[in-house]
Amino acid sequence: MSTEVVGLGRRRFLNTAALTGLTLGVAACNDKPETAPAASGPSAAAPAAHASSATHLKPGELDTYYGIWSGGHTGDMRILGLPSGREIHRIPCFVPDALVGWGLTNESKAVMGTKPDGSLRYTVADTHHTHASYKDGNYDGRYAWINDKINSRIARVRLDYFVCDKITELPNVQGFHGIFPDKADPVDPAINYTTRVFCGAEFAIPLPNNGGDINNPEKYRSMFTCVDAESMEVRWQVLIDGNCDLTATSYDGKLAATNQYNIENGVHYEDMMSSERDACLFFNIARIEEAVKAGKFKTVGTSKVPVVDGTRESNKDPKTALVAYVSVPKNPHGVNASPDAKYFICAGKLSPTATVIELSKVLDWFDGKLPELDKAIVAEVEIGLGPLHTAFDGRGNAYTTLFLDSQVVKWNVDAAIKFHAGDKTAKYVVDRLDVHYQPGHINASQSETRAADGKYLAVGCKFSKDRFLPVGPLHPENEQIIDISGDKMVLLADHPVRGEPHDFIIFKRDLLKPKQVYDINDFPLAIKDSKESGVTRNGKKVTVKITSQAPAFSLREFTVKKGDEVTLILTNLDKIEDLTHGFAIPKYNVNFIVNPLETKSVTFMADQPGIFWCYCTHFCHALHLEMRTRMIVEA
Ligand code: K7E
Ligand code: CUA
Ligand code: CA
Repeated sequence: MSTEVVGLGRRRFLNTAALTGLTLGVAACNDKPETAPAASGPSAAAPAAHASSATHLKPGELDTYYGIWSGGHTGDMRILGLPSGREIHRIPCFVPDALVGWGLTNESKAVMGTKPDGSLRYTVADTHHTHASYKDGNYDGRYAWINDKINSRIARVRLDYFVCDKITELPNVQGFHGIFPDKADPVDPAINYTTRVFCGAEFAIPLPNNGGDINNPEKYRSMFTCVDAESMEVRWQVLIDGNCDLTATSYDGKLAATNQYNIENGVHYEDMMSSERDACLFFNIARIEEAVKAGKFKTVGTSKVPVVDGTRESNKDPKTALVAYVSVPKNPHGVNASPDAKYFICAGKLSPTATVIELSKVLDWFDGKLPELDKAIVAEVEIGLGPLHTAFDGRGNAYTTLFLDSQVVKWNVDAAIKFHAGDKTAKYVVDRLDVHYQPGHINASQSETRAADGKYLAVGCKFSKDRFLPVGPLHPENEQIIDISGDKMVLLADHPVRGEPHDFIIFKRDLLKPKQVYDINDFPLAIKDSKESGVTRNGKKVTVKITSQAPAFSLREFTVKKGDEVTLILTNLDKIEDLTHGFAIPKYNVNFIVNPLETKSVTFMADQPGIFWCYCTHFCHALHLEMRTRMIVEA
């Protein structure tokens, strides 16, 4: 093998020293790696003219790809255009949003979840992973899902209107992290589209988590959860030893996997790194669902969700096992499915390796045809320091982020398999490119589909250091765009982004058919005719119905009394694209927008007497500033 692997060999220190390595890597991330990677020279050269112009669209020119990004602790989903990298939209999901009134309107509160007093159950979130629904191995433009790690919630976004329509909180788990929709049904070939979403939980907890077993870490367990893609109800859970990290699904629907870095079941940080190998768990979906159907489950605490037993002890016999524990090097992170549907690739994180697992062999093990499960590992090769996530170009190459090396390594999967099988002349590392700095997630255009097209690669760099104008102590992150259409990777652009997005997907723009005007019939409270506007009273409960049509609201004024509980319903009767109105009430902490033919409502106590100019906050017309109505609250 080439010198770079020899170099890596010398730095094969990643056991207990790995922690120091991580810290050092971050603190001194302008340092070059000890051994200069062979291929980074040519790659780091100035981008080819044709390539660099790709990210600079002419005014009025549209992008060719959509990107769906997680927002991170902003709790929302970002929509980008690629290759420009322009952010077009943010879809609020888990956290209130002042522009649209998410978390303020009754409709959004119903999606987000409230306490008995009507206030929001949660106002913080930490989104990491976002993936979209599939059909025939490609995105079908129906839904995208995103996780909230803090409160273990999964949100669904409708990709016709780009709005969050459902949020489900997972029972019995903490630290819900990895998420992936299935791509087909494991049994019924006619169902070649997403019907389930799998969710991995990163933190093990005592079960039930109600104050018992706090000091019995050996009793702490994690679960792998299946959510129904349509109803968003939790279908089942699998109790496992250890924990879950990232999640992947096979193209035939038969297998889902999660990487596990805490095989040790440690509750203290150091304990989680004591074993040389951890695991990638493969879930046999058909068998799990048969077990649930046959009543072979229990429930935990107050949850009614069926929980099947996926622990090691109970899954030793391949013929009946629900879960297979394939061993992978120390503290793996990402697991990604190759677009040829053959392999899952686990990134080593604390090991400088990538592990290639052949799915047909895992299925052989479940069929009793592969005596030794770890024989499903067809390659385990060194690629660089701190491998986290892997993308694909559809031409047999994988691109893995190296957190510690601040690089992307392009490597050939078939060559890696040959090398692992003993052909030491097989050169699997194709190229290396420096990125800036400490990359986490990576994805290529169409990467996680059968239609991987190998055009663009985006990399989410966790540290931006010196790449942008300084703005005080908080640095943005750096999202870099790379051309991967040739042999060498070419860095095209840097984009700053507010912290911190993690995962994302990139796909051809014609896979989505967004609607830009709502159907008024989608809203039960819609006021279809401005003549229905007015105030109705039922004791202390008052309903105000109002419509908007540029440049006026249907009511010039309306009157309520101090102490009333007011529900204000607003329908935007403008039916042309891009004609959004806002509705703000001073001193009442109300502001939300209504898009064409959309209806929203807010409920508040009229506790301050006076007059309040409710005005349109969204520029809609030459008379936008005049667009208002007077709320009179009688003392
Ligand atoms: Cu690597 Cu939460 Cu996907 Cu971030 S995880 S990078
Ligand atoms: Cu309506 Cu501004
Ligand atoms: Ca471990």
